[in-house]
Amino acid sequence: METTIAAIATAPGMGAVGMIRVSGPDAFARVSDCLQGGRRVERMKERYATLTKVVDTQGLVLDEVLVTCFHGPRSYTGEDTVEIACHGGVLVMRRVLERLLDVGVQPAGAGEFSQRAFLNGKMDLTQAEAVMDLISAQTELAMRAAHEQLQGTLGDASESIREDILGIAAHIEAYIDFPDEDIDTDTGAALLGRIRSVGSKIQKLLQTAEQGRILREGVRTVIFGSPNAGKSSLLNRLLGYDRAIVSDIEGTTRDTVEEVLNLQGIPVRLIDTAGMRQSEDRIEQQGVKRTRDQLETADLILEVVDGTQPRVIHLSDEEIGRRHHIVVINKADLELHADWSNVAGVKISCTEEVGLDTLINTIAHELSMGAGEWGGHAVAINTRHQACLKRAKVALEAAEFTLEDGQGAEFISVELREAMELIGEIAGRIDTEELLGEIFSSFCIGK
Ligand SMILES: Nc1nc2c(ncn2[C@@H]2O[C@H](COP(=O)(O)OP(=O)(O)OP(=O)(O)O)[C@@H](O)[C@H]2O)c(=O)[nH]1
Ligand SMILES: [Mg+2]
Repeated sequence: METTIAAIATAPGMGAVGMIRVSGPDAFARVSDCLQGGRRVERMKERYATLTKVVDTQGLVLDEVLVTCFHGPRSYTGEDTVEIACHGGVLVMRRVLERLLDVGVQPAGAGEFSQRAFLNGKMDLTQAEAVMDLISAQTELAMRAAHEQLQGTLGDASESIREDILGIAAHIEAYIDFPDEDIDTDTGAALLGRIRSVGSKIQKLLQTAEQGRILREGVRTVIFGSPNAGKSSLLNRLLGYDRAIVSDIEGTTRDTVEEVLNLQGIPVRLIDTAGMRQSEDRIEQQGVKRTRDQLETADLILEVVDGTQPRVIHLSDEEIGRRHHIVVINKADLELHADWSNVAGVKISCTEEVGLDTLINTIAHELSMGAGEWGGHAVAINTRHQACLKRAKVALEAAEFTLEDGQGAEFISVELREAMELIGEIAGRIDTEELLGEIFSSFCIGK
């Protein structure tokens, strides 16, 4: 028997209104217990806000509220649900919630409403995850991707892959019943083709992992270079206000300065750093060490150079590694040094505000998130989806190998079944409670 749960669903703090959500088999009865004059929620008009009062055990009014009831399964969780809109004071909300807990309602855990929605078949796991993505989205693009996922785009895509594999497995398993019959060459080739085409569908989804991570976490972008190159000037220009101190003294920036920027809808975490140079100053040395540390975890390095100066190489190809790297040739308002004539980079001037749009487009392009490049994608997977897909791909490749090797149908079938199970996990075809608990515990309370 499911319990009835309640939580404050609006953000903590003061507001004009705040909402308490109650869900479970006894939601109507328990809320009714707290209403003035014993008003019965189940008699209220469904999905209409009813003005009433929450009272304490003595009949004293705790708050005048609007109560809306949703009869299961036509509710977010699929259970009977009541939404109580209170005056949004911290104390008022807490008192109303405590009153509900006093009559036997349980406090909801993080993500418990969404978990129930999932368990009651109201949404698949990718949609439940999308709810959290939507809440935490910081840019339009992140919001759009979350919306797509909430519509079930990723769930549908993974289900279609699962069905493809099921089709292939069914075909192959037909041979298991006839052990004397081998898979003939033509059929084998056709099946191989089908397995490979599923593999490329998986690969396509996997390719959206980086975009997914960028949308959810932001791109860690380190502004790096020699002292006085104009790193802090660039940070300020990109942000549109004077965040960091700019001066013609080398070594102005000592500590790292971090700000979040919405760059064409892409969340970018911009990190301005201390200029790279040998210094006797202990504080500056610390700063340079921090710069190095930031580089380690960077997704994108904006290497700012003073275009009037000769080229100094701070970073080897190895140090850049798999990170995105853009050379930004600053001070293009002045005469540039000949060293830069053959270097691929974006020429800008922070003082004259030239070339910044080009730089922004270059960044978007580099991250494969330019309007034309990413706009068409409907999904951006998260790390959980990525892990399932990667493992499914390995299982599928094993099936491919086994088939090519001419081994028996039963071996191929085992591998295909495994791939199917892994793909199924994306939309939530899993029955381990532990795993579900882990996924939903990252949600916020009230969702
Ligand atoms: N002419 C010209 N000067 C610039 C430009 N951008 C920055 N400067 C100047 O270059 C000097 C250094 O700029 P900062 O932005 O402080 O340089 P930084 O790379 O952050 O330097 P550190 O923090 O010391 O590592 C300042 O005097 C700026 O006004 C530019 O595009 N053109
Ligand atoms: Mg600086």
